[in-house]
Amino acid sequence: LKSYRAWLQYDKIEDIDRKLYLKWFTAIGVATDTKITKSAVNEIIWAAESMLEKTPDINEETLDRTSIILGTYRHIHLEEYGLSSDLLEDVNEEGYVIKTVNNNEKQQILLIGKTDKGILYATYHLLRLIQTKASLEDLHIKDAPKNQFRMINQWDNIDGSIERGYAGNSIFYVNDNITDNLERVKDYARLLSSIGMNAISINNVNVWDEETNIITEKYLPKVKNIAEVFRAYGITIYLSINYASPIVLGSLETADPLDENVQNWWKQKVAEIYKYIPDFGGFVVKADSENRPGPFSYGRNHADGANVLAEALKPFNGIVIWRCFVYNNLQDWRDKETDRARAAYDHFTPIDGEFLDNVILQIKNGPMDFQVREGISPLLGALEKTNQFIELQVTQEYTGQQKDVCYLVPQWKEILEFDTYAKGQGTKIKDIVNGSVFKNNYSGIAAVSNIGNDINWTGHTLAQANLYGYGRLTWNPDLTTEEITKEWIYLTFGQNDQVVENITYILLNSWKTYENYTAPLGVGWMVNPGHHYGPNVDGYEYSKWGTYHFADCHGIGVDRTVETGTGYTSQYFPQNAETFNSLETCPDELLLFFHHVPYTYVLHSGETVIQHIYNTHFEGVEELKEFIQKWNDLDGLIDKVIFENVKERFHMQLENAKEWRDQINTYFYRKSGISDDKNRKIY
Ligand code: BDP
Repeated sequence: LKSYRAWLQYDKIEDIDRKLYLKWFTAIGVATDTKITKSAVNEIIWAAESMLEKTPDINEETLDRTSIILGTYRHIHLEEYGLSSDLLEDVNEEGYVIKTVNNNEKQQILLIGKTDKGILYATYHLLRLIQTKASLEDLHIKDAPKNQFRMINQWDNIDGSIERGYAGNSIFYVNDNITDNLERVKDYARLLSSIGMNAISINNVNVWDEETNIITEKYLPKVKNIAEVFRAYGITIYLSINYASPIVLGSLETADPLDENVQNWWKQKVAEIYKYIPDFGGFVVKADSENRPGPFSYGRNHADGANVLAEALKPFNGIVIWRCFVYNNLQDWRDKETDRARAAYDHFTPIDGEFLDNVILQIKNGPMDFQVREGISPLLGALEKTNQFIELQVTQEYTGQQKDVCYLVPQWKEILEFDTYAKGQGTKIKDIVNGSVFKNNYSGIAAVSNIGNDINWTGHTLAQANLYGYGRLTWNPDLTTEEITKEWIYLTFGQNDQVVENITYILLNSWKTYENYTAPLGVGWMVNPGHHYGPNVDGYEYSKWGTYHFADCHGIGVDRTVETGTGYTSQYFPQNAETFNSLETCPDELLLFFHHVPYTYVLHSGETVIQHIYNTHFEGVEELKEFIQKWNDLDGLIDKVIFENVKERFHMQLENAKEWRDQINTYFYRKSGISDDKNRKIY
């Protein structure tokens, strides 16, 4: 099925084009002999069979007949091809060169990796070029990932369910155990490595009862199998752990990180895991967060908490990925001073420098929780002496749950380009998370996956673009949204002009449209509690989770200013602090995230807040109707199954958007008593 193949379609190439590409696939020369290189060769074989109906011979490098040669720079005899031996000097361990050369009047394409991972990435790059119909006659490409860690987090549970999963059940767990069906896992590994991912955690960050056992002999033999599949694609495996494991699994009375028995217990546990998986990556930890145990129970801080694990992992080169999603989820809504947005910064900046050097702090992009729009986390940039990842959410928990189309690459791009001013002007998030600003040992990007066992992986087929875009952007944050989008469309749907134009239009506008019909001006939430789909303006307003909008008959918004509010704005570096703190300079789209204003407050756009709410909510639904029209125009031009899948989702999205529009507009009309100046129907 086309929808299953996602962006690895390898569609049949016809006519003249076929000739252009066929000549490269008579024989493949393989200079390096590793599992990862084998994966690369296999991928070429599949692709050649599928695109050209040709099975290339596989030979050693030197054969004259070969036209594609794969190997590391140590194995390929570069001089024989007129190339300098320091060709790969300036690329990192995962980098590569793709080069078309003339050898004894015969053309050849060299895929030269710095290591075998580079060979694999070069292979996917070459196949991408063919699928997008690029010429191979004169290639000279040098590329390497800009981020060291490019990670995906599965929030999958052993019972097969997926926390915040919107595409069926887990591909990793069936019948309350780790799956033996490694075919699908392998196809996932192919998808991930084709977009440059190199790390995966395979279980939910919320490690409850049964999940705690994942680091025991009950599951480790099967974790090992999964690790083997990923290893062949250059992807290292990680596990989420329960901080109370020493108590639950070890029958100790405490999980206090400073207790010697606890320290020893972790050391033994880690040694046991490495017996099964010698290149195990390490632990992902959600501690003292949303009712999960952690070091606070013992009066210890998070550095103590993480370091006990880091000590144990150190001898094996393992790392601890410690999440900063730490806040009080039992706060008193009547206390306007407690601001959830402040929490991560308040917890972690005082202990900057206390973490061992194999600990990485994983920081969500915003201080709240993956809203369609919120401020950028001020913790990103504030830690000078601690390794850090940014965490993004590919799964669309708050952005339509893969029923609604919401292409997030534009959002991530904005986040990565955000200037923190941490080291003066131009200290962008992308340069903090790639480790260059603070010269970190470890750095990178992690994100919550959006896949499940639905045949098309992501429920909504257009949501495949989010996973693709996440990978490409993480590989190289300097790629433009337009480049990534075009690439994905070409790979998934081909190059029919109308298809490209309409899908580009839908994707590039979808985030804005989703924002238009949901919670306004950065205030966030207003979703149904629990499952988080659909509108419920006051659903969380008087609850303990700390996610408020403070709407009354006079105005709306969260006052996070220094003078009259929670003081959150002061967590940013001065330039940003001033921009957000002042009503004059705060950008419209974040106004209600930072300020509480009357409904009649006039935005930079010239509209009042209330009129903006009405306008965007009416417009959001109209824009969606336009998407639907553009999609329907593609009937017959794209795969029928994909066409119907998206059509059906659009139907659900339209219902959802109307519900949002009507509830939001009605709510604010009743609260404010101010009517729409265009006299549209509000209930
Ligand atoms: C929130 C989700 C919750 C996760 C939590 C987390 O609603 O299911 O467990 O984040 O990141 O977005 O730990």
